Amino acid sequence: MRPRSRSGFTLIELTIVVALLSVVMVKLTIVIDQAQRSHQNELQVMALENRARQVLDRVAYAVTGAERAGLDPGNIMPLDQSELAYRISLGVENGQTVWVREKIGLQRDDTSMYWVQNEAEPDERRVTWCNTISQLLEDELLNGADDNDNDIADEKGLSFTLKDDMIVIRLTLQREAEGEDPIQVSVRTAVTCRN
Ligand SMILES: [Ca+2]
Ligand SMILES: [Ca+2]
Repeated sequence: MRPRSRSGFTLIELTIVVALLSVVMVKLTIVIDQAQRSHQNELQVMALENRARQVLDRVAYAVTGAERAGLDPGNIMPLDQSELAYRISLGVENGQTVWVREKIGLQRDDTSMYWVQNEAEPDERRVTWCNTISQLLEDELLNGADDNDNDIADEKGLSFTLKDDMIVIRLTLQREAEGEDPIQVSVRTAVTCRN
């Protein structure tokens, strides 16, 4: 007796194939989703890095030309300062140096940076430069200790320190990401004061 020829799949085989395909599809979907999230995260980090660099350049440019003797506070080492007042010479008029006073610091919420010129005078100019400052500099915790090894404890997201005639500016920006840990980006530069 000849064995019966077999064509096509049995129901059980089809069920197994469909189940396997479903597993593959689910895993593929997870991989694609993770790749999209990773790409999105990289774009957000790049955008925040660009923003941080722009803000830092603006601060550094403003402070460039500040007179060492006109800094307030004049000695901010080893403690850091999230606010810096300085004066810049506009030139000489009638034998007298004409100064402009400026200040850069954090608002009370510690997340917004302001720049003010001639504060409390009729010609005062005040502008918010950034409103995504991190509450604390990257890798720093509010615990009275220096967690990020820069010799400053619990420094805020905007930090000025003075080293000889150099003003060191540190900045951490933070952006909340939905369903993810906040993204933080830190930048640092140093500007030489005028003597
Ligand atoms: Ca620190
Ligand atoms: Ca700390």
